[in-house]
Amino acid sequence: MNAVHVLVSDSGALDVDAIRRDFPVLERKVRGLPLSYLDNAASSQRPRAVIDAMSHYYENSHANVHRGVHTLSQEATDLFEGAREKVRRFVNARSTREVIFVRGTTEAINLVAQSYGRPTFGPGDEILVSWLEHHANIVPWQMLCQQTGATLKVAPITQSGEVDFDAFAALLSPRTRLVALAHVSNALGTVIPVHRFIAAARARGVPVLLDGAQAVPHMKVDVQELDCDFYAFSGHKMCGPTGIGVLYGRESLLNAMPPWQGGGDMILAVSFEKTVYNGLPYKFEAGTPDIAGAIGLGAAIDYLESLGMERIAAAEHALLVYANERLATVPGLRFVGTAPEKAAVVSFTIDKVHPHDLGTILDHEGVAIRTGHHCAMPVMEFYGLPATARASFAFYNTRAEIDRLVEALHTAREMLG
Ligand code: C6P
Repeated sequence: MNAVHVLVSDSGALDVDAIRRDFPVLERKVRGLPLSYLDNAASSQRPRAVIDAMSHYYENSHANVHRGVHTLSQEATDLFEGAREKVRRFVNARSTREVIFVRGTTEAINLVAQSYGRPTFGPGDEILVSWLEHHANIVPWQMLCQQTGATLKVAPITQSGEVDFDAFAALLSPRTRLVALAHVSNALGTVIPVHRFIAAARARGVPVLLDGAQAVPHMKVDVQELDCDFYAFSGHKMCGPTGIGVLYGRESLLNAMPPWQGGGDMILAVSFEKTVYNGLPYKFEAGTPDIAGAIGLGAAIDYLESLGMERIAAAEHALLVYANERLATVPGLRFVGTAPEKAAVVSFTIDKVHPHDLGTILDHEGVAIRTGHHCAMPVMEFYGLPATARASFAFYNTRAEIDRLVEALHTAREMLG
């Protein structure tokens, strides 16, 4: 049966009750209470369709890919390459040659740093990021700077948690070799109006990498329409498996880049005198890949597409609006990050209550949120905070779960405030 018919009601909205039944883990209890899983920015949960696709592969078709003429190897290869085509279609890349399977966003960005940046950047060259970035979009560039003598430039943010466009544009210089920006901030939820930033960079001939880890699960992403050069994302934040992610790269750039890891599958011929590298995308996929992970990611894409990214975005936005209203009733609660365009992420602090204590008390109430610096320590530094509490929603969350979060926060405040 087509999932669309089951999961979308007559009004065209998502049928959240039906959707929740697709996610086995949402039925479990934590400390004897129903689970309210509000930590989706860290990692989302998986629908049964993803779990089944991976089990089916292991039970029926597992073999290594691109290596055997036997039936199982061909089946595994077809499933693996079929998943690549699903990814291509999902982000509208021109060709599957532009879709490289990696372990996740972190590995994708490191690949670009080491394969695009390291061979060609030198002293005085500049990489421009923003103050909003996750560590995965900071540290690989710092390492590259140490290796090449290049300099990391950082565009400031405003109190509301938006990247200051004018300051960004002023930092674009004749020495800027790459712009690397989050599409959506994980710590604050800010949606960066990337079209404007990309246009400014491309007007100066500067390539742009987008860290799409928090964007791809929640909105329609079209890499051709964005006109970015690299786009990185992770399977586990979009209902897919851990250990698999994607680097989209513009083919002309990928073609010019050397491989970053050597080994099997990334070569056409090897002798001790000379090795000839394979073509795209295999040049960047040394060794046996995460075959089941790619198949699971393909199944996750099928699932998200059956719901519709526009419907997902609308449902999550409604949850965000509701959460903002309800959280505003908690005495002493301060929102951190108040940009007008936000994904369904709410970061906050509560007077006199440490976020870690909040996280622990909420867990006792069955409510899972993340507390800490969210791997974005510069953002915390900007606000002068050691940590925040962060609730992040997915399309399978409900208003009732937000009510439980708010009740648990009242309890925490009474206990600790
Ligand atoms: N953010 C969070 O709780 P990996 O770990 O490679 O799948 O993704 C890294 C990453 C990169 N960029 C952004 C914007 C991210 O949000 C993340 C992961 C998680 O916010 C875990 S730290």
